[in-house]
Amino acid sequence: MTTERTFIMVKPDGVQRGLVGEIIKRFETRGYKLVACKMLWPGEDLLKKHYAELADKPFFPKLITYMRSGPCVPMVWEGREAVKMGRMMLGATNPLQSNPGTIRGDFCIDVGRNICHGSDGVETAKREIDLWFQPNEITKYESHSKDWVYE
Ligand code: DAT
Ligand code: MG
Repeated sequence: MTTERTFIMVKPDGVQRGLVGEIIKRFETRGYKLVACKMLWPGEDLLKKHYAELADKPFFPKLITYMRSGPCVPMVWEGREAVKMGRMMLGATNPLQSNPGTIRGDFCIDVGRNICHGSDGVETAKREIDLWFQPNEITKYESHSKDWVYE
């Protein structure tokens, strides 16, 4: 039971479809703490680094084109088991396999339009946070709800 940080990002389709607030709301109401958030239109270099481990996949060029198609909203969320719970809240990579109640299971259909990203492990989260944020963009503060969320 550790306090972790995870990297969650609303992808261009999530932004265009007006789902930024909905995605933020789910993490906020669950009890996670938002410590960094911005909007940016990512370039090819950043996206190729972000998805480096998928470079050999046949869908890689389409993935980069999709991710470059508009602004994204990268965020850092903090809290107990944030990485694992973030993945659970997002749902399966392919929305057709995402359970209803998850973000992907409630708001999308195609794997190539799956509206949000979430880190798949603690080390990945660290790498992704460093890639998308400068250290001074990550805030440190105590949530007033802390003792009402955690025992
Ligand atoms: P996740 O985003 O759940 O971590 P991933 O890291 O395996 O999944 O893949 C990154 C993104 O690439 C995923 O969100 C959508 C796309 N993708 C993955 N598998 C795909 C496939 N078989 N066909 C098309 N796009 C795919
Ligand atoms: Mg992934």
